[in-house]
Amino acid sequence: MNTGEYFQESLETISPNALQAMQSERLRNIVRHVYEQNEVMRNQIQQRGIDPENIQSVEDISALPLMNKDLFRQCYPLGLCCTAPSQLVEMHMSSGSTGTPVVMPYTTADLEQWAECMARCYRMAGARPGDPIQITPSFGLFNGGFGMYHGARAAGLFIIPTGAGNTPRQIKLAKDFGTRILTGVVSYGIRVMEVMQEMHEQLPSLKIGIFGAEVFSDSMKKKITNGLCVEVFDIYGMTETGGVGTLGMDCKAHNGIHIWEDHYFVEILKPGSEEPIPDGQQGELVVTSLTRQALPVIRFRTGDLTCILSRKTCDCGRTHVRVAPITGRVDDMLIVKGVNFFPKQIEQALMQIPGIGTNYQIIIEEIEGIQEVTVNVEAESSVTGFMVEKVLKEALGFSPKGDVYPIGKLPRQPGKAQRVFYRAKDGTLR
Ligand code: DLL
Repeated sequence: MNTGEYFQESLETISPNALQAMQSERLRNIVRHVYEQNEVMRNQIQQRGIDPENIQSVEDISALPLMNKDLFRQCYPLGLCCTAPSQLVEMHMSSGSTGTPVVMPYTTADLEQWAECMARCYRMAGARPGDPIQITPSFGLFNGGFGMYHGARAAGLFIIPTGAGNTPRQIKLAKDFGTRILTGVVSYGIRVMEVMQEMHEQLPSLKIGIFGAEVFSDSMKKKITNGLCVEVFDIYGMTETGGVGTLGMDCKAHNGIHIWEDHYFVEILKPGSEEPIPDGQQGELVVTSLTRQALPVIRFRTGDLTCILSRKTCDCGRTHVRVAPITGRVDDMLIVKGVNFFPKQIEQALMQIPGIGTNYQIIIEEIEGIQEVTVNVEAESSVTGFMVEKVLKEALGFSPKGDVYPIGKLPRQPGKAQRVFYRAKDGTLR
C-alpha cells in the first residue's frame, strides 16, 4: 500500500543506487568546499593526513575527521563559517548545557534547503496547500519557530505564527481559524492537551500533530494522540544540521524516522570511538551535511542515540533510510545501583498507568554514599505511590521511590522540559 504523498516525489523515492551516486558526488563537493573555504576545517582534514582528493565516495567517509559540539563552541561565533559574511542572511543558535552557544549561519540557499526538508515533512504528514498550521515554538534564536515557518511557506500552508506561550489563547485561535496542523516541542504539545482538558475544549479541525526537540516514549505519543485527537509525527533536527526537520520525520507508516539522505549522510558509531555499529544496534548518530553552504557539518557527533531500523523501501514509497526514535543523548544514561537506564524508559513505564498525568521529575540524590532515585509524577487521586513504584520496578529492575502529586502541582519550564534533577546536599535541585 502506498500511503505516501510527496513534496518531491522523484527525490523521496529515488533508487538506492542513484541515491548513493548523488551522495558520493555531493560528499566530494562538500569536502572540497569546507577545505577550501575554512581554515579550521582544512587543519582538521590535514591532521588526518588526507586531502580532499582521497574522498571519492561515501565509502571513503571514515577517513574524514569527526566534529563535535566543542568545536562549534571553540569557534564561536563564525569560526566554522565557509562563506563570506556578506553571503549570510539568517542565523540561529542553541545555548546547550555549558551555556556557550552553538551558532548556525545560513545563506539564501541554506534557507531554501531547510524549507525543502521541512516541506517534505509537512507533506509526508498529510498537510496540503492552504491547510491552517499553528506554529508554537518561539520565533527567535531557537530554530524551531522559523524552521517550521520557512517550510510552511514552501509547502503553501496557511501559517498561524503564534509562537510560544499563552495556551488558552492558542486554543482559541486554533478554534477560530480551524487549525489542522499543530507543531511544537513535545512538552508544549502536552501542555496544549492539558489546558484543552481543563477548558473542556475540543478542536475538531485539528488532525495532525508534529512534535519534536525532546525525547518522547511511544506511550507518551499515544497519550498525545488520544488527548489531542491527532496523528502524531516525530520530527527531528538540530541547530548543527540546520534546524528542525532537516534530518527528517516519521511517515504515516510510523515505522522509524526517514532521514533526508540526499541532504545528509548518516553513520552510527560507538559513543566515544570511531567503531561503526551494525544496523539494528544502538549507537551515536553521526551526520554529514551534503548540501549546506554556510556551515556544513562533516561527521558531526550528534550525541543522540538511535539505530538504523531499515534501509528497505518503506510502505510510504520513500527509499530514505529509517532510524529509530531517539532513545536519549549519550550523556543522558543514568547508572543507579548498577542498572543502566534512560529517562525515556521511566516515561514509557509511567505513561501506562491509568490516571497518570504527563508531567514528571526524576530526582537523583546520594544518601549515605548510595545513589537513590525518586520519581515525582502528577496523577489523578486514584494513583498511589505504590502503583508507581511497582511499574518502575518491573521496567527497571530496581525500586525507585514514587511520589504522586495532584495534576498541575509539579513545576513546568518554558521550552524543552527538564526531566532529570540532581539533589544537592542542601536540598536544592539542579
Ligand atoms: O530541538 C530542533 C527541533 C525543534 C526539533 C523543534 C524538533 C522540533 P536543538 O535545540 O539544536 O534543535 O536541539 C537538538 O534536540 O540533538 C536531540 O537531542 C533533540 N531532539 C531534536 N528532535 C528530537 C526528536 C531542535 N524528535 C537536539 N526526538 C537533538 C528526540 C530530539 N530528541
